[in-house]
Amino acid sequence: MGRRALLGMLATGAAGLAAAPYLQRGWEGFLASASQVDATGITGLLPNPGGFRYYSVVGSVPRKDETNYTLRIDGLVDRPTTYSLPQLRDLPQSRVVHDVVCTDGWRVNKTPFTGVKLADLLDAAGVRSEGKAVRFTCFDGAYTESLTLEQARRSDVLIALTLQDKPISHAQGGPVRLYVAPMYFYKSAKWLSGISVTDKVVPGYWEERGYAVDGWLDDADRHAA
Ligand SMILES: Nc1nc2c(c(=O)[nH]1)N[C@H]1C(S)=C(S)[C@@H](COP(=O)(O)O)O[C@H]1N2
Ligand SMILES: [Mo]
Repeated sequence: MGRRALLGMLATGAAGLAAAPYLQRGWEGFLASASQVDATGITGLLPNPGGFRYYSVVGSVPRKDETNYTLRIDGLVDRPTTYSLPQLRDLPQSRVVHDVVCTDGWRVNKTPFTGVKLADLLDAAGVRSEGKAVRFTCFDGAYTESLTLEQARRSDVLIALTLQDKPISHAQGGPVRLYVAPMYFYKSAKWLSGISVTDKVVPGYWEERGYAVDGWLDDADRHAA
């Protein structure tokens, strides 16, 4: 069964369940309850006020903040490094404004993200000559993503700390998510915890299930940035 069909099927069941908790506890509270009844973890059922839909491939995700969040960069690098959230905030920040587009047919136009350029973290770690690609892992324990090294070095690829100029919420993958502006939003791994330089592209979670490894948006400038 395709993901879209599954979403349609789940929508009927979960919508009724969800109305009361949504009102009582707000969007994130609703999401927490929805993700418990939806064992598949595909909870992108209702648009929230910002136009985004919630996605997770697991039922519950631990919360991380400045006290316990870490981002590890390792693999084919000279200087494996672990960053805390305050350390990431202290690095030079970039702002990228682009349309967010999900393959399921929703979009949020002109969305600002800020964060550290992935290129800066790769340079700091010192990519070895055998390094050709980057693999991303998440503290949800399940989702993965990948980019070629060339894609990863684009200036519109961020280790994002803010979305719409506010700290990224837990529901949207905070405190730190990947943002790959020129590609479909499935490339933008939420709850990012690991960046590993590899010698070839390792297909990510959805890519093992049929999505394109190169997730370029139709209007993407594949050469610039
Ligand atoms: N860890 C993780 N990252 C993820 C996903 C996911 O299920 N888990 N879904 C992807 C997909 S398909 C989309 S469209 C966006 C959704 O982000 P949002 O929940 O902030 O709208 O996250 C992407 N990153
Ligand atoms: Mo998506």
